[in-house]
Amino acid sequence: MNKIALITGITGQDGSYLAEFLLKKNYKIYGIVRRNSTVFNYKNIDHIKNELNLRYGDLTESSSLFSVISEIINDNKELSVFEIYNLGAQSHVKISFEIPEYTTNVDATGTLKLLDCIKNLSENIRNKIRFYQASTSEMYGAVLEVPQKETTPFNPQSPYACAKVYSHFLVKNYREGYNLFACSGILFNHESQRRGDNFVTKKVINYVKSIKNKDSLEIDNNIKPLKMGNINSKRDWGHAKDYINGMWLMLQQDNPDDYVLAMGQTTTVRDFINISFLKIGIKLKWEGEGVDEKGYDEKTNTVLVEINKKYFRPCEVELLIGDSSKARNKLGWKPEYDTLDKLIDDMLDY
Ligand code: F7E
Repeated sequence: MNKIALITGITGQDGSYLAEFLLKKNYKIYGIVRRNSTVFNYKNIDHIKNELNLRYGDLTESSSLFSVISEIINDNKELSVFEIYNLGAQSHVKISFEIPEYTTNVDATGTLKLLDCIKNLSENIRNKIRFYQASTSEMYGAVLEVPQKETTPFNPQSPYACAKVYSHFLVKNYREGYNLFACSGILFNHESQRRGDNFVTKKVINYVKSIKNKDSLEIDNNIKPLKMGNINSKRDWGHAKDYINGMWLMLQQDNPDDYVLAMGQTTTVRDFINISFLKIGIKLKWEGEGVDEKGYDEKTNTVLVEINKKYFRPCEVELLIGDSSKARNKLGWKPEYDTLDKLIDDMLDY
């Protein structure tokens, strides 16, 4: 069996774990990478780079998508399975308020370009393609139901989420209109050591690791507090590795469908911070309100966390908690990192 996978966003957290996962299953893997003027952003895939077929391309450029897909079809005449995972995105919610047009070009129109390219292939090839779209819990936004499941209406609160809602419905539209095998995975927040440094979990973990090695906070005057935004929002956090398995399972079914992947537990950002500090023996006490609130090391009274409104968003998603019963029952999906504690331990790299 000649199994091929194409991954957009292969250098990111999810793309790199997915590539590792599919290599173990003997897929031949192609990945689309964007050119960067200063660095090769291949940190996450450095260890497997030689086993991958990387091609320059961009979700904003139809011709590059068409040329990679054509090359794959021409060079793999015997292909029996061709899975396309659309994981590429401008994925930072706060930044999407600053670059909304670019976010839309990548996260919404980019999906259209990819789907349309598939739609225009010969029927024989098209029937071998299975398409995965990275949908997101951000689409639920100001939630209209608790917990959120596949049938919960969307109420997006950012340019990022609006673009993802567009892509989500487009996948459904192409599935129904053109009979494509196309699925959307509505993934709740998923984290790991490979998470980008400006997402909340990684930002907290990086800080905690940086002070872990200090002998005494009392005598160190150089400690700069961690600056945070809204610490009262709640998220349903899981481990990225578990979510990769779920994506793949969606494409192995007899029929295409959409599935929620979530842990079903929600935690405030504040508690994520509290737990992470406790892991290195620091108990925080919180004093003050709003932007004046501070987190102190209970023992030494050192200020370790401050609020900075620079990290607030024009609209916030206050509460996310997912119901993934459909994925658990139909796909047999079962996360291995089944508690927040295990996720934090892994991110701290113990
Ligand atoms: O924020 C609050 C922030 O940026 C989580 C993306 O992968 O998951 C991610 O989106 C919460 C928000 O993730 C800071 O306001 C407080 O309420 O880690 P985040 P996100 O916005 O939930 C979904 C599923 C995706 O699809 C997205 O692509 O934490 N928060 N203080 C902060 N957030 C950040 N980044 N930095 C702070 O200082």
